[in-house]
Amino acid sequence: MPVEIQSLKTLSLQSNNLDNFKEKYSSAKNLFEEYLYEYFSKLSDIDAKLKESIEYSLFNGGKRFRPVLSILTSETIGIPPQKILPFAAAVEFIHTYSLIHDDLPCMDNDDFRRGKPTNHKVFGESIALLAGDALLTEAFLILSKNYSTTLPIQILSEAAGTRGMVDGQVRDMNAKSAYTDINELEKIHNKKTALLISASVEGVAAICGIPLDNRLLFKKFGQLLGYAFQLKDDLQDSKIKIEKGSIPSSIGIEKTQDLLGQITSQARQILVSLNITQGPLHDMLLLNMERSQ
Ligand code: GRG
Repeated sequence: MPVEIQSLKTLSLQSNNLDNFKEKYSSAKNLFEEYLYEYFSKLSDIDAKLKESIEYSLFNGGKRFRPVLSILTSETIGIPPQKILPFAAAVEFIHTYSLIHDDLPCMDNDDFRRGKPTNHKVFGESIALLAGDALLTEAFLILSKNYSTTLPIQILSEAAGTRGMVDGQVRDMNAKSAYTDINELEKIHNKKTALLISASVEGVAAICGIPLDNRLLFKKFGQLLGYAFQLKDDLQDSKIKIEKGSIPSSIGIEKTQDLLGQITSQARQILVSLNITQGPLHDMLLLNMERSQ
């Protein structure tokens, strides 16, 4: 039976359920926080300033969107979240490293993140750089220690490395100094943001032994959600200023809003094609549309 794409009107009617979902999000986040806290409490024999710098950025008020997404994916597939917590931690390590490095003077040179001074403002550039390096390396240590398959390593490396986030960052730097068309902007968003979000879903499917064809559908869902996440970020930012290199700067705010709706509908359709007709992954799409930060 052909799958009907749910209209945005219907989507917004479901927002009564959003409060329940926010509680679910919050308990998944707490589960992850506890795991991460315990992991770092066991980390000994490293320089105190390095540890402080890592913990400063890791426990600094992030939304934990990616690990929560991994936990909700495991729930959807039907495996206990404990099995995927090391993977979720690896994703958050990589996300945190990318934020520390992105803020450095040689990149965006930002003084504040999440309303607090950036890592290099507190600990100096060298320690901030090394804290990022340490987190990136720790991601692959935790994966190799916890999973017998190398698939999670492959999926995260592809998303974060040469073909993914690093290339996205370079393209984003180029976009700040030259005209960039909408196709290139989409590519930047995909590589810089969507691939890591997609890996948060695909990696869990791989750990759960989901066959390749369906695993690729989970990946596609994650990519669309990741793109929707970045579009929502751009729309939020555009309330203050339309940044060069953002989608609203290329197609305007109204068309960006339409695009967010279309991408969200496509993501829902992918879930339906996986026989997932309701539940937390649908709710994540809705939460993204409604979020204010
Ligand atoms: C340095 C290799 C390298 C890459 C940096 C992630 C990144 C690439 C740059 C950060 C700037 C940015 C706006 C990236 C897009 C991805 C994004 C929206 C990051 C913010 O993610 P949230 O909102 O952050 O999940 P929190 O603070 O909640 O953890």
